[in-house]
Amino acid sequence: MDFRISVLATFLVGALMLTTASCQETYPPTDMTRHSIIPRPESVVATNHTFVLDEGLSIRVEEGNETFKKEALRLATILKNATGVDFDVEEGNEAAWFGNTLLLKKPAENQPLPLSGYELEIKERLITLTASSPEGVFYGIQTIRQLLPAAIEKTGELKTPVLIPTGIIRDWPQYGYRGMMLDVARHFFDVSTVKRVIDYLAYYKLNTLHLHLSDDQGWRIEIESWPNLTTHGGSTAVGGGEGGFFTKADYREIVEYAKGQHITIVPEIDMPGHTNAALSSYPELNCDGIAPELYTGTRVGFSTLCTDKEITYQFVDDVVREIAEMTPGPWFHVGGDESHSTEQEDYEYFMNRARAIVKSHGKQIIGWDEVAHADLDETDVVQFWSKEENALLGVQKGAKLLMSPSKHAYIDMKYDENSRLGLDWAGPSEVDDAYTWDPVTLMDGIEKVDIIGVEAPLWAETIETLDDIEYLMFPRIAGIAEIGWTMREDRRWEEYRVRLGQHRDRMKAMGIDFYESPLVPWQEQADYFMNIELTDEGDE
Ligand code: TNX
Repeated sequence: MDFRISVLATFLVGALMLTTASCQETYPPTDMTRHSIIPRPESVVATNHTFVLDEGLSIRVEEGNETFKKEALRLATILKNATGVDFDVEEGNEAAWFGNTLLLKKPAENQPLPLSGYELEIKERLITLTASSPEGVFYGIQTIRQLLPAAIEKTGELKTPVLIPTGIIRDWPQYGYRGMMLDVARHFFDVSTVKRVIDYLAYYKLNTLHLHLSDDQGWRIEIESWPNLTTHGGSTAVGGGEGGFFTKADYREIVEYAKGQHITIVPEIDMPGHTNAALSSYPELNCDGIAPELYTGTRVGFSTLCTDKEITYQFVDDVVREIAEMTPGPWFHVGGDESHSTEQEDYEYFMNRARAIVKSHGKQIIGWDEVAHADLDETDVVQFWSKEENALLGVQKGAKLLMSPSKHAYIDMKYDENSRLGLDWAGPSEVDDAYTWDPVTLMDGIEKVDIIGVEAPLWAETIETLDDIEYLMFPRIAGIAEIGWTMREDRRWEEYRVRLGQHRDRMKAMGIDFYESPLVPWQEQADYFMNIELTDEGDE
């Protein structure tokens, strides 16, 4: 018999055939290389058969591996939400004798994988996800999500059985720091919005969220020893809105939630400039002892802490101590940008002291590229955004670079002149501008070893809601994620734009209000996922 039917029909036929293993052969071969995975994996080899995910699936974890079990339970929850089916998570290191199995395990000693890497081997009856660390397992699970139909992202909309293509994916990131910055100072975003952003980052295998917690327009994190910072300094926003701030409990909740998705929070207190909200809350931080009014405009460069008063360093010490205590990650971001009303000499003096304070609380500094003028060493990170000479100066001092070139990585820029949100001083920045660059070749004189990774800052002068965040973030953040994860040789815009077009229904299923760039061939899932042609292998 020679027949061709749609996969939809196969779902029905398949449901009848599921009871015996020999029937597996009648499932359609599917081509793993046709599935759009972002960021693009290190290698994908298709074996052109099908794994059937049905209610009999057993998820197995090697005995005693509690951290892997947590990841397995998370996968079971994702599947349960989408399908309504309770999948078993059990201990064991072999395939179940009946039904299909997804096995999570550590690599054999003679077949090591990079620490954050994973291998996903999908055979007809068995999926084996191998990783050395829980985050490796987590990344493998994100890839599984992208191999499933988009309905995996919607509650109760995925019908089993679901077909997954067979093959082998081996995958690991190029850079250890893959992040986004969210400015909660110009406009405030609450805990649930930040959690949603964390979910989005995790989906594209980003691992860092930098929170810009203070600026001229608002102070957004509770500091017990300086309470006016939030009661007064947090009370407004750009345009005169009501502002807001994170209590310590809120911040801890964010840190904890992020950790569950293998995301590190980097807190930033911008100093000595961008401090009007603090200066307005405490007159003693001003050189003239007079507190300025709160500020709700969008100018930069007019405020500075008084660098030759001792109270300033007491303030910095208290703030850093209270935030560092709640922050498990290694970094504390000291800002340091656009301090146009601080004398250069005072700036350097201040930064050297701020850096020592951060170190005394057990953290390493990251600073915007102007910070390169301070005394730095290999424990420090310079975040390149504007001046190449600053980045090179940092490297000369032994510091590492975090790459956020404003022309490419600033996702607060408009896409084109018609964009409903965004600034334009470094743009406009279309989806290809955000994708077609490389951290190493961006400027002469730096090498890959100088770079810890990439970050896309989302400044919030023009945005106020989760919808607004989504519009500027997507789809550019997916391209930034790929730059941080995928080898330069494997990144080509012409190929990427097609893969991105295939994520349309995934973003829609997640409820993301993304920008439908005319540069991307947006496809409905049916175009590429559901029209697999079937051949009956039995007749060959
Ligand atoms: C420059 S980038 C700033 C921010 C603004 C941003 C707007 C940087 C380190 N400083 O204060 O929000 O431009 O794009």
